[in-house]
Amino acid sequence: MNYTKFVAGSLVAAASVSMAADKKKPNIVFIFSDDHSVNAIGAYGSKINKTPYLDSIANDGAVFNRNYVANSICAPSRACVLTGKHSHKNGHKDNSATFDGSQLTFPKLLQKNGYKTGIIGKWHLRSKPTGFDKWMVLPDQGHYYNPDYRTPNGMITINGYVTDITTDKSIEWMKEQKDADQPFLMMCQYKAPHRNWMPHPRYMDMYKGETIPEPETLFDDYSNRNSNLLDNEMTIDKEMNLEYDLKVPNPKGKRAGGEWDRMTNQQKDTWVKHYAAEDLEFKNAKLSGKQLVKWKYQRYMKDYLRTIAAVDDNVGRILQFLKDEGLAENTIVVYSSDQSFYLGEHGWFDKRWMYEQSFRQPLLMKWPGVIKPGTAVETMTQNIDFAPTFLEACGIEIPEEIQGKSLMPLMKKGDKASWNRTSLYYHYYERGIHNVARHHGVATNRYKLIQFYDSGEWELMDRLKDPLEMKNFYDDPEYKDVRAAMHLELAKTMANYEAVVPAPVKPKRHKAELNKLIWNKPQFLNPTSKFLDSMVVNIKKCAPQFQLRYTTDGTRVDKDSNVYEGPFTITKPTTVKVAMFDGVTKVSQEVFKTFKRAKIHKPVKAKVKGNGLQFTEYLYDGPEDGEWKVIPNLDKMKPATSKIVKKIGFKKTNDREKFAQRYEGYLKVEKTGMYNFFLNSDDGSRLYINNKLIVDNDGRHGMDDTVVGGMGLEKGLHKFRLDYMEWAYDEALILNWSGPGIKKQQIPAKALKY
Ligand code: SGN
Ligand code: CA
Repeated sequence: MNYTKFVAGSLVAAASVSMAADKKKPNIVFIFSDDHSVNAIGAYGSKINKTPYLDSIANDGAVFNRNYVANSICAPSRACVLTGKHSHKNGHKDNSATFDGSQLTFPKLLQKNGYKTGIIGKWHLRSKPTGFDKWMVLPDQGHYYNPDYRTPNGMITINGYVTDITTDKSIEWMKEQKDADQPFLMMCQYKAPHRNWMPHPRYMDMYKGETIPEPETLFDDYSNRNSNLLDNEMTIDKEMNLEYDLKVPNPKGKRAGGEWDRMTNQQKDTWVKHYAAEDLEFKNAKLSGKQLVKWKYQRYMKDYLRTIAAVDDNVGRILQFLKDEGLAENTIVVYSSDQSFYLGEHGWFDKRWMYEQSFRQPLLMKWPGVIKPGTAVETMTQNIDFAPTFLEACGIEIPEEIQGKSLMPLMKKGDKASWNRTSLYYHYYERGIHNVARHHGVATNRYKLIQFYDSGEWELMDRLKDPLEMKNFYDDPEYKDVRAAMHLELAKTMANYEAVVPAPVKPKRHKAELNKLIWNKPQFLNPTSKFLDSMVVNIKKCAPQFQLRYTTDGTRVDKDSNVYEGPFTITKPTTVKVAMFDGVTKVSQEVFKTFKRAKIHKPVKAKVKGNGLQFTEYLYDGPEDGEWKVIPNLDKMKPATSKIVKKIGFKKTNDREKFAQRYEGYLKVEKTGMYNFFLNSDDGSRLYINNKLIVDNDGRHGMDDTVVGGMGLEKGLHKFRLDYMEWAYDEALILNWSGPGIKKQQIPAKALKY
């Protein structure tokens, strides 16, 4: 007998025995969506939509009626779920953080204890997922149409609708696990119903002609509460955008912002058809004031709920898959979302505040044979409790450092006295987009005490007396005792979780100022960075309360760098770095531009026949479902038209589609010097001089930006070629130049030769 073989064989046998035992452990399917309000789930009593498949999880198991988040924002909530800890402990306080993937997470512990683990869909934690055998995640926020996914082997793009694809891939992976020896954890994480609420065409007629009931507080005036509410930038009225959020076409027929550019023509056409009648009605109605808010609310809600319809039917597919494969009995199915969302309450969309609509978090869970069907949990629970619950369910010891508590006692026998937590701690840290003030607080069954530590304000809410949270009782003498008790409760929970109040940031910035701080960065006004002898560096002035400081020696800009007083001249290659300052504090990112000396290109020798260029046009000749995303290889195409033209380009028309053009010949330059070319087109264009790509404006886009390139040219003839392609909707091509003694203008016929 071969001794070595025998040992190896017995080891395998031993391993598979313990694996087989593990197989009895339950699988976990964790379905996590993004921004799904409890108020848009049937099981929570939705008045505005139906979610039969989600409700079936509650019916077969439990609905947690008082489940909350620790920090109502996407990435931090996800970090709380993974670690079972508050934000200050897992280090992920706001959306701009990068998740420390080396820390303890429940998927890692499951993996260590014999589970196969997979995550597919939204991740949003920046760092590479750790603790997963399989990962395939949306980069950052992800996209609704034809989404990209990050994988260990790089980025892939899949055509279709993100909710459907995420489900397909999750089911595919679970199928692979079905006959394996190990139980599995599948985290299927949807982008929907996140902003900008892009529905699948199959649901675009849902709610058509219907009126979605409005919340009572749609026209909140924010009186009687903390002053930060007035600075908040998430109102349907002001911040909800018609084109991007509500898909009202802009003059160019574009809608939904960058998402539009990802869609195929066929997808765009379906959209146009579905929205067209309503859009026209809206245009003619010329709404304003409250009527406009009401209209916006309807369009917002319908699109939001349409994206949820696809979430619900995909959850249905997962449940059916589990049934069909005989996995349902031994699988825990959980549905949750990173937090709830404002559906017009207080006039808002988005989340972040410790008020009910964003503090709450949906949680539905079924586990056949363990959770009694129809269980309703009324105890206050939190997203930091998810991790310990899953650990206990899988028979894994809960590490000391986890701050949450397993929900198992609540599920098994209903509310239990053993569950002795009397309040929840909350902390929101991100003062960024939507301008919500930092705050923290404590919530008991009835009251909430909230501290806005930057503005120094306190709020005391009474959910029983004031369920809509429209009044602050903090200074009400009748609440003197409640107030004292809540202060004590806050101190207790903070001590328990080792939480601290950050130092206040003062003076408090006002909305306009804060906007500048976040969005404004210095901007160079020089069209190009190439120069011959000297160059005047020109930087856009900033708001008068700030200063621009800059360096020209490549070093970082700091409070001691030169103040920018106006344009200055450089005579040698230079990198200029610039940043915005508020006194000694840097309030923008640093921006730089490297100015380089241009080479003077020698002219070519050629015999020319006359003024103008050789113009050739090509028509799209690809397959019906094909498309041009960039200018095709024109050398390989058959010309449809060919002639001499005296001018380049044309102004906007709107009647043709799918063609390409080439202008070819020579550029005649009268004076040696630096020439700049300004190219704007809808869709892509590219300019070559002496066979060098000088301006690259390729891709499918509108006339949003002029792209500029420069080149030093010696007096004489230079080879010239301009390629252009048009794919859909508007079409236009404009090329201007400037040079020694030539102000920015169209290139005249006498400078073009063929
Ligand atoms: C984007 C959204 C915001 C949203 C944040 C955070 N704007 O910036 O409205 O609050 O994400 O959302 S959008 O124009 O890009 O849609 S989160 O879910 O990632 O926390
Ligand atoms: Ca979210």
